[in-house]
This record gives sequence, structure tokens and C-alpha cells, in this order.
Amino acid sequence: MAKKTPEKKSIPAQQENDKTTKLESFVADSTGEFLTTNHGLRINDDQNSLKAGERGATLLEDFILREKITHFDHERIPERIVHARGSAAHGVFKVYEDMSELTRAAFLCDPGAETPVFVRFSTVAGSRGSSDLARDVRGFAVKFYTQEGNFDLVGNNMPVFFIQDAVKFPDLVHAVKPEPDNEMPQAASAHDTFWDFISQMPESSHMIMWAMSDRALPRSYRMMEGFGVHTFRFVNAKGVASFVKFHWKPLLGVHSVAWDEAQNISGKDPDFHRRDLWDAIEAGAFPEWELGVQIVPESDEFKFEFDLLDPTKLIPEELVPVQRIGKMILNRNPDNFFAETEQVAFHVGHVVPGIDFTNDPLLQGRLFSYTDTQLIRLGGPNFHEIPINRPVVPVHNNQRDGHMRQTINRGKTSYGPNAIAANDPQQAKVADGGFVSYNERIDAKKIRARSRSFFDHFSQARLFFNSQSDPEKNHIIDALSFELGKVKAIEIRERMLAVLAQIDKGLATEVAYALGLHIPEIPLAELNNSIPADGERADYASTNPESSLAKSDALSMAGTIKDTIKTRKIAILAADGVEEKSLSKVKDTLVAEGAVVHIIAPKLGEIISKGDKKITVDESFLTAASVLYDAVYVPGGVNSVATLEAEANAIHFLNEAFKHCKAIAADEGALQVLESTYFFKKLTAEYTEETVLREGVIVSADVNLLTDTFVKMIAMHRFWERENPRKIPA
Ligand code: HDE
Repeated sequence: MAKKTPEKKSIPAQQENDKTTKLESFVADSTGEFLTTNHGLRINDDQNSLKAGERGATLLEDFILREKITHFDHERIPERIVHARGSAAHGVFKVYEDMSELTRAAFLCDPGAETPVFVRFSTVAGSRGSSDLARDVRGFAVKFYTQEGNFDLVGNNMPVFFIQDAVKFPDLVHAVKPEPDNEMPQAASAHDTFWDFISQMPESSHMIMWAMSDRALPRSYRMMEGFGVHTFRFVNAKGVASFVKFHWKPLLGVHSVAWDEAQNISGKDPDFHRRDLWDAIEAGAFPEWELGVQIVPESDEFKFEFDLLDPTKLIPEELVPVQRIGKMILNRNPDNFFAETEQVAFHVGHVVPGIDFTNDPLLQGRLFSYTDTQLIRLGGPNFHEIPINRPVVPVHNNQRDGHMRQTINRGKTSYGPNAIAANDPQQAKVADGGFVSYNERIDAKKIRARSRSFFDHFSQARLFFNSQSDPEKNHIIDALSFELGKVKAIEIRERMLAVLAQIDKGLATEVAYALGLHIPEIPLAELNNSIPADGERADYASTNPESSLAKSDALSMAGTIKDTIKTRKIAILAADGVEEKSLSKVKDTLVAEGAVVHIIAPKLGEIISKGDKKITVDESFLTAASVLYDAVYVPGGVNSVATLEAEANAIHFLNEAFKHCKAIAADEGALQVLESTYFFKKLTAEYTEETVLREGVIVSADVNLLTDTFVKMIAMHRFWERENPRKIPA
């Protein structure tokens, strides 16, 4: 057998979106085509089954009917056990600068290369058909189709997790999912089993603060941060490693909705986030994130007051700044939800040379789970051959056969070493892009235990709470009062109050008040019930030190980007007789700034302006709701104003928009409409031009001033400060 010298294949730069090109060969477009069976036979009649006479029984012979119904009967696959409800999009990623000092990952070393990505956002607890606006963590999973194979960054929109060890994941998920006897509640953590588990698991405290914060109610997938959560490793070509935490920073800022709003959206449009992502991409307003990294040299592994391997801890950005190293743009919606969004299979173990793992015990467990789950969900070991999962580089190995195998492997050998095929496919040297695991030194005893460095369960929960603005703190208190208020067992509520008291006494006191309970005195050593059978409770007692950082601004959303109104949805309320100039000036300015404007009227069709112009109506008060918009404008016009003033839905729209802290603007000619609301009376006493930007409400006859101020107000997103002093019924 002739011995071949392996030819060195360099890693080509990725210049175009070759994933899209590769997917093309699998796309079926039926435009202008004949209907066929799955075997290509042209079908003459797809509307009538084959019968013994017009009024007779259907014949078993009808292979067309049989094929169609059989396929239909098998259309469903198991939904993901977690993250079942998701939405995805295609896009590209580009690194800003060569990162080769830190990592040999080729896609991070070539600023000229454009790497295709497929990103799936999801909620965690709900089923496939559940509402987008459930209070929940959001999945943020990115598949990079690099020239060295797929790299999956399977993260969440929160930087920490509930548990420190993967062995508890099934318990956590069983606790949060609907209760097993009655399958209630759907997509909600507000029930006994979840809080029963959490109240005995103090390590979840930090994540609970995130999950009860407004981060769990994103305004849009496009306005969420993403986090890799675990500490990973970057390894450079010399084999030198550093620790790395991954971040996604949205260029539209991080924004949320109010809890009352979220609950309403769930009824009015359960697809709110899915629609928002789809519509933005269809409109060419492509969502963008910068990829950030926090780098910690190996020598600094023990420099922090928390353990870098503990997934319930983050590295405060004040201690290690986030360097923005590249940008991701989502620019194409999937062609087919099932084929792409549903069948995409992420795996935290899909890495490329230059990216490696750490011993975070949660990460280690994930490395097993993701392939395992795809085997059942996608039906066998060949799920990597499904078009959306295929890498853009060729796959060559000695794995063979199995259900639904697509690849036709040539040749006699499916083993190695082999002499028959000169050892093809060959192992790749490091210089040829071969992956080698980081050479971490390990010297240990086998043991089921947790490191004491993981036992501080509260300091970062407290740091998170202390870093929030006052409205954000109030929302956390309200969220806990709501969730624990839905819990039936008093002892669970009480135990949870004892946990909260370890985080912050004031927080616990407020929640206790809402629940009509007292905070029980449970010693620290009694709080942790996750101890082994032979363990001593005292050995598993949490420690509760103070974080040396009093506050971390990056943890609050208050200081996020507030300089754009791009893609915000604005409602203009109008009726026949509207002042056309007042309507158009505001509409045109908002559209020019990138906002999406809808005209909402008592009925669909057209309205006729004061000067007899026809204006197309986008939504009626029946089809629209204030919770689907970010801000609202009321133009003048005597008849329009009189109609709106008498239209209960219009007044409710404004009251609700005010309740949810949104920007509201009105032409002075529309003052009467505002005067019919609850909130305006509360405002007018102290209403001056200076208070406008604090309250987020402007009424003016000067259309230029009005428009400029309205744009500024929409960019501010929400006026949370007015929420408590100006509580109104709506
Ligand atoms: Fe997952 N997770 N996970 N997870 N996860 C899944 O994989 C698992 C964890 C995350 O859009 C499953 O294909 C274990 C942390 C996302 O398709 C499953 C543990 C983080 C998605 C699984 C965790 C995540 C999943 C279910 C604890 C943030 C959706 C279906 C050790 C860093 C990906 C599937 C998509 C999905 C297991 C914890 C993120 C069962 C065992 C921490 C975004 O394999």
C-alpha cells in the first residue's frame, strides 16, 4: 500500500455566508411546481381519496392517502425538556482585531473573516406553545459555523445559574416545570414545587435575584444581554491559557417591560418576542450585539473572593472590564421553523481549537447532556447531518450507519488505523488545526464533594440587589411577593423569607409584609438542605461575607444605552377629523428616526382628516393594545378629539401606557383626551416644562418642540421613577 504524506490543509478564511449557500441545496421551493408524492410521482387528485364508488368505502390501495396521512401522523418530535419555546435567526459574526495573543481560534484571529451564525433565543420552563413573556430566564444560543468546525456558545441572558453542580439539574427542572399531578402552572415559577426546592438551595440566591428582576421580562430578544455563564478557557498557539467569560452586549441597550404589562402581552400576543425578532429582520432593522470577553490570566485564578469555577458567581465588570472583540448581526429569518429553529442542536461541547473548558461542575455535566438529549429528540446519532446542524467544513471520520444516515461514505475502511486506505481520514497535527485538550495538571482523589470556595451563597445576591435602581428594587420586591404569594404552603414562604433575610433584611421585610408573615429566625446552618446522607449539616453551612464591592453599575439596567428609538413601536390614536399636519409631522419624524408607527382608530380602513385627506388605519382599538407599543401620541382635530374622548378604549390605552411608564405626547388640541384620563389630573398640579422629561408626558402647541421632546422621551424607554408616586388604575 502506497504511504501518503498528509497534505497540510490550511484553514481558509470565511469570506461569505457559506452556511446560507450550503443550506440552499436543501431548500425546496414549490413555486410553479407540480404536486408529487414523496417519491416524485405527480399527483392528479389530492382532494379525493380513492373509493369503491362515489359513496363507497375508501380503498386500502390508496397509497397517496396513506402516504399523506402517515407522514402527518409522524410530524411531531419531542420538544426540548428545557428551552422548548424558541425563535431563531441567521446572521454573521466578525472579530474586530486579531485575538491570537489569547486564542488560536481562527475565527477570532482574522478580522477579515465573516463567520455565519445561527442564533436561537428561548424561554426555559414553558412548553413550545407557551407565551414569550413568562417571567423566566432566556436562552441565548449561538452556533458559529467556523472553518474549524462549529463552535456553540450556549448561553443565557443572565450571567449566573441556580445550581453549582449538574447533578441537581433534573431536580431543578422538575421543580420549576408544571407540577406532575395536574400539569399546572404552565411557564411559571410561581408555584410550590419551585420555591420548595429553591428555599432549600441557598446557592440559588444570586440567580433568584436575577430571575425576579426585570431581566426576566425582556422588551425584546434584541434588547437582551447574553452570557456564556461558565468560565471557559482561551488557549493560544503557544498553549498558554487564560480564563474567559463570554458576554453579548446588545447595541440597542438592555430593556424590559413591566410585570403587569408582561401578563397582558401574554394574552394579547403570546408571540410578542418571536414576532418582534421576525418583523425587525424583515424590515431590515438587523439586531446587533458585540461579543465581549473578560480575561483572567491563569496566574490570577485565586485572586478573587469567589471561585471562578462557581457558576453562581459573576466577575464584576468593575474588577475585570469587558473587552468588546467583535460584532454579530442577525440578518436573515429562517425559511422553515421546524427544519431550522426546531431541529438545530446546540452543544456546549462543540468547541474549536483555542477554546476549552474549565472544571466548573455545571459545565462538566452539560458536556454530557446535550448530545444525549439530541439522540432522543432528533431520533438517532445522525442529527449532525440535518442541514442546519452541518458544519460548513467537510466531516470525515469512521462513524457509520444509524437511523437516517445521509452521507454515502466511499471505500472499504471505516476504522483506523488502516493500511488499506493509507490511514485516511488522518489525524490532524496541531499545526494542521488538530484539537488538543488543554494540558491541565490534575492531581486529585475521587470524591463526591463541593469545594468550600463555593459556600458563599449570598454576597453576590446582595451585590446585585444593592446595584439596582430604586424602581428595579421595587420590581424585585413585587416579583417575590407575587411568586411567593402564589405558593400555598406557608412553611415554604417562611423558609424563603429566611433566605431573603440573608441577602438583605429590608428586602425580606418588604416581602414578609406583602405576605402577611414574619421572617423566621433560621440559622445559616439550617438553611442548606442539599447535604449528603452522611454529611454534617454544619459542614455545608453557607458562609455569608460581604462583597468588597458595594455596587456594580453594570448589573443595573438603569444606565443602559438610551440614545435611539430605532424599531420602537409607537401608537398614534386618531379618528375622523384628525389634524393631518400634526399627525404627519410626528409620524414622519419618528419613522425617519427608525421607529415603527401605527395609526390606531376606532375602526379599520381609513380615516378622513380635517382637510379631507384619507389616512390608512393600521389597527383598530379592538386589534391593538397599549402593551404592544412603547409610546403613544394623540394629534389634535376637534372631531377626532371628541371621538377619542368618548372612546373608552382610547382612554384605557392612555391610562395603561401611563401605568406602564411609557412616553405619552399630545398636541395641545388633544388636551381634552388627556384630561379624560386618570393620570393627567395627578400630573397637572406640578406640570411644567421642566417636569416633562421626568414624567414622560408632553402636551404642546409647538409641534417642533413636541416632536423633539417625544423622540428623547421614547429613547429613555420607560419612566420607572413615576411608577410608585403615580399609581393609577388601568
Ligand atoms: Fe442547558 N440544556 N443545561 N443550560 N441549555 C438544554 O439541550 C443542561 C444550562 C441552554 O436553543 C438541553 O438541546 C444541563 C446553563 C440553552 O436549542 C439539555 C444543565 C445554560 C439551551 C440541557 C444545563 C444553559 C439549553 C435541552 C446543567 C446557560 C437551549 C434541549 C448542568 C449557560 C438551546 C437541548 C437551544 C438546552 C441540559 C444548564 C443554556 C437537556 C444538564 C447553565 C440556551 O441538554
